[in-house]
Amino acid sequence: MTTLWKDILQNVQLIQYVAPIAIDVALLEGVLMRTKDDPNASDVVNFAPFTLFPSPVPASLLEQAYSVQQDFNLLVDKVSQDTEFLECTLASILKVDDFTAQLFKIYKQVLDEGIAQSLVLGINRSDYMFDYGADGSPALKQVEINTIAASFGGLTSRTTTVHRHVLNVLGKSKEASKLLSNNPSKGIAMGIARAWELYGSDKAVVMFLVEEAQRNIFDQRCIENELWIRNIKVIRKSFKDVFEKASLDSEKKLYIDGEEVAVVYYREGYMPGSYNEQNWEARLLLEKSRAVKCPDIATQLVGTKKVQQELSRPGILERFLPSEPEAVARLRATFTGLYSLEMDEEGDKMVATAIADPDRFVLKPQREGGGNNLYGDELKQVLEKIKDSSERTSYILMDKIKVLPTLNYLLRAHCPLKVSECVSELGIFGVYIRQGQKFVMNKHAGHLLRTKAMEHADGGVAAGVAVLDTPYVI
Ligand code: GSH
Repeated sequence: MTTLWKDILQNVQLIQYVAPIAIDVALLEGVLMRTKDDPNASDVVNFAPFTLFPSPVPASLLEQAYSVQQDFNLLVDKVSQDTEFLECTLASILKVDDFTAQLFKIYKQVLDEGIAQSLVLGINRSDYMFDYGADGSPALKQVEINTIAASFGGLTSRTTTVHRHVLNVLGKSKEASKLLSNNPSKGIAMGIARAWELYGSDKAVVMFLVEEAQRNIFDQRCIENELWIRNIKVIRKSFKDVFEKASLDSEKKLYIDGEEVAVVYYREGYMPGSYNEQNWEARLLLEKSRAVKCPDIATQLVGTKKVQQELSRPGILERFLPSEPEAVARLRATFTGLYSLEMDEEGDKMVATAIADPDRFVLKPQREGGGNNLYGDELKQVLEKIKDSSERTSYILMDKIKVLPTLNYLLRAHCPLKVSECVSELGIFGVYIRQGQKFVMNKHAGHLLRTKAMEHADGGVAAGVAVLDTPYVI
């Protein structure tokens, strides 16, 4: 266990004094979410959950995470252009997972008709945990890469200000001054703005594709407002709006409410629950259009766990980056053990190993949004049930990352103040643009640290499990 704020953590009086101050600053700074009961109204809102103290992040690992992000951008983009690879890799999943199959069907249909979009805009977030091996030194290990709706880039920049204030109030101004400034929403907006510019129509708008229930609107507004500052008009629409009101002209330009759409930025559409028949039709219409989709459907498929697992096989990174051995080495260093559960000898062996030693692994289905992974007894029970059926191929196995817990207070509306044993996950945002075959932007755009109590195996902030945090670089 690392204990960074040892002198304060057990001082109940001081904690009770500083926690309400932290919450007020969070409200002042706009670390906000709408409520579960009223997700579409801003007249009663609450603070988004956050840690009372920043959490330790080893300097070398933060640096490593930043230095590999441009490689990940390039890799995701290359994989998204390799139809044969995607087809082969996802083949068994498509037979057993309706959601991935439906995405793939749209992907193929658009490919067959000819892709109208000539610009690619990628906004992703690569997430890591710190693995403490036998020698006690930490290593950066990738949990996953989110290629659609990578969120909290807005609220995270404001969380830094809250933590700075907390440390100042506690007389730790030297520590406060060490907190890095960080504004992913600015970098994300710059990517969208550049794609809008390259699309080349002054009157066209940027469309945020959002959920019917919009709890995380303030995080999205951070990006939206950066675009308005640049005089780029932003509209917010749901799949239902698109189904009812959008159309394509003869050049496949996308129109909604009489306005041409240059960029579609998805903050929705990554979970089966987002779709009914009409919404799938809306998605197809968007994908067929000339508008820059962020992400396009191929890039969304690159974010599946199956692709993540396949990329870790020997020789696969070299296939995509043949003349970049250093990038390959940087990428591979972040991979932990990833295993396929295909219906073959290798798959059989892994199923048996995981059933015998479930605590060594995480069982992951092809899902985004958090809260879907299986651990321990549950992992064992599920594998025992599906071990002889092709259903097992819709999952991958991953080595469980051996984390070092820290102590912190997780501040959440209507929850009692108590110290928790916690684990953190570091994400780095990546933004890139490709025009034809030329990369015109390839950047990292800041970080996101999220922390959750050890007892929760899985889940992010949107899923109600993790809370926002700030790295304290050690
Ligand atoms: N629709 C919401 C939004 O646009 O903010 C949530 C999107 C969402 O859950 N995104 C996932 C994520 O980044 C990736 S698919 N989650 C981070 C977290 O919840 O901690």
